[in-house]
Parts: sequence; structure tokens; C-alpha cells
Amino acid sequence: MEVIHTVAELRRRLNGEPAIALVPTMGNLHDGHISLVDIAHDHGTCVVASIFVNRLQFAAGGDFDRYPRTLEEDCAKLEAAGCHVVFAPDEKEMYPVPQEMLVTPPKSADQLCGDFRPGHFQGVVTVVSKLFNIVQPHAAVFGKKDYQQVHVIRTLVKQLNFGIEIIAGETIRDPDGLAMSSRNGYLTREERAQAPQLYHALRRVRKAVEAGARDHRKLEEAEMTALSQAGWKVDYVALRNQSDLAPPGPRDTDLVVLGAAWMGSKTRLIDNIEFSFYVK
Ligand code: PAJ
Repeated sequence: MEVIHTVAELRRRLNGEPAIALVPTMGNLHDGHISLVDIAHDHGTCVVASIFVNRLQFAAGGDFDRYPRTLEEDCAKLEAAGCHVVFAPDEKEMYPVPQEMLVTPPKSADQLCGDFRPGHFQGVVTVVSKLFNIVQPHAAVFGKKDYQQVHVIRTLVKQLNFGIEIIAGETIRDPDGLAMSSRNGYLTREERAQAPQLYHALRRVRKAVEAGARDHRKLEEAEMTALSQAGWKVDYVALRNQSDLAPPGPRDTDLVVLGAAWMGSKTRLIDNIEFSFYVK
């Protein structure tokens, strides 16, 4: 496995590769990230993982500075997963001049996380566009853990004609249900013990809809209240259509329930569950 820090060297290394599969990350890798590398092997003969903590997608005063940077451990995990190339640029390499050219995300990015993190998806689609142009992969793998991100990136690729196949990997969880996340490391031991409550809340919504409940607002609000009472500061619990992330109508059956909430003042967690059911 080669670890490459510059665009010029990466281009030299990838020149002539017939099928490149890219896994973009911000590092501090866990089994969720590694599952995407495993998937990438099915979609390319050269698997590239990028590691770059992208300042553009963090809010001022957010966790950019304390986001964990663990390049050595990350490379060991990627090597064990059979990754061929790691692209780990520094900020000067990715943003040699102030990034004035920004990609404007679609309307679907203004809701849910976009509503609570203004500018976040603009930062994501801008850096992902740059990575796509630098690596020129045939396929790129993203995790459903960041469900809205996958949706926005699919829209990016369609509307800007990137010609890259986007593959979405399932969410990998700890045994107690908590979705793996680099941000779980911010949790105290007590907070970590309570963190699966978010997943449990989403599961209750799924169960209620599967059992025939159709008052989506009421279901969302009940779980937001339950989480608030358990000490969370809730951004949203929301039922949406899988296809377009719009609120579902009574006949829609391919749904996703998404949630985002703060555990303590330092840690914002997100999760979601996709589900489909038959209308009797
Ligand atoms: P990061 O949070 O490092 O995540 C990198 C990829 O891993 C994303 O596609 C994310 O959805 C996926 N991932 C995270 N946790 C996962 C889990 N538990 N199971 C499966 N996949 C998981 O997402 C980003 O970085 C950035 O926004 C990025 C796309 C790299 C642009 O900067």
C-alpha cells in the first residue's frame, strides 16, 4: 500500500489504472469505514482511500480542531483491508488558494442536517467534487450512516455528470446498536452507555409505521420528546421517502427514519433506519 500526500504524485500513481474505486473519509477509521473498503474491492481493481479532515464542511466553532487525526493507525487498518493507495493531503495541498469555487447543493440538502448545519453540505459536495476530479475513480463508496450525504452526492454526480458509480454501504453498529462513528470517541463512559437510545427511538418509529401508524408528525414528536426527557438536545427525528427525502404520503412504502441529536454539549450523533412495508 502506498501513502501519497500530493495530487501530482497521486496522478502519476493512478495513471493507466483501469478501474479505480474510491472511499473518501476524514480518517480516525473504524469498522464502518473498513466495510466500505471491502465493498470497494468489488467495484475496482485499485482501491483508493482518501483521508482529509475538510475544514469547509465544519461550522465555525465546531469540532474541526479537535477532530481526531490518527493517520498511522488508519494506514495500518487500510493496509490490513487490502487498500492499494491512501491519499492523505494536507490543507495546503487541497486548498492551495482560498476555495472560491463552491458547489451549491440541491434543495434536499437544506432540510434535516442541512437545516442545523448551514454550509455543511456545500463543504461536502465541494471537497467530494475535488476528490472525484483528483482521483477520477470509476466508482465511489459512501456509508448509509450519513444517509442525506449519500442522497446529496448522488444528486451531485447526476446533475454535474461525473460519470462515477455511487455505491452505498450499510451502517455498521456496535453490538448494542450504536452506529459506529469517529465522534463516538467524544462520549464519556456514561454518555456512551446512553447513546444507543437514539437508535432505539428510530426503531420504535419503524415499528409503529409497520404496525399501521400513519400520523408521522405524532410519531416523530413522541420520540423527540422521549429523547429530550432522557437528556438529549434533539435536532430532528423525521420520516422521509428513501428516493427523494421528501415527507412520505400515505401510499409511500419505501421509507427511512432519520434522527440527529446532541448527547451532552460536545457530541452530535446521527443515525437512520431504512425500511419498506406492504400496504394491506
Ligand atoms: P467520514 O465521517 O470519515 O465518513 C467516511 C465514510 O464512512 C462516509 O461515507 C460515511 O457515511 C461512512 N461511515 C461512517 N460511519 C459509518 C458506519 N458506522 N457504517 C458504515 N459507513 C460509515 O463522511 C465523511 O467522512 C465526509 O463528509 C467525506 C465524505 C469524507 C467528505 O469530507
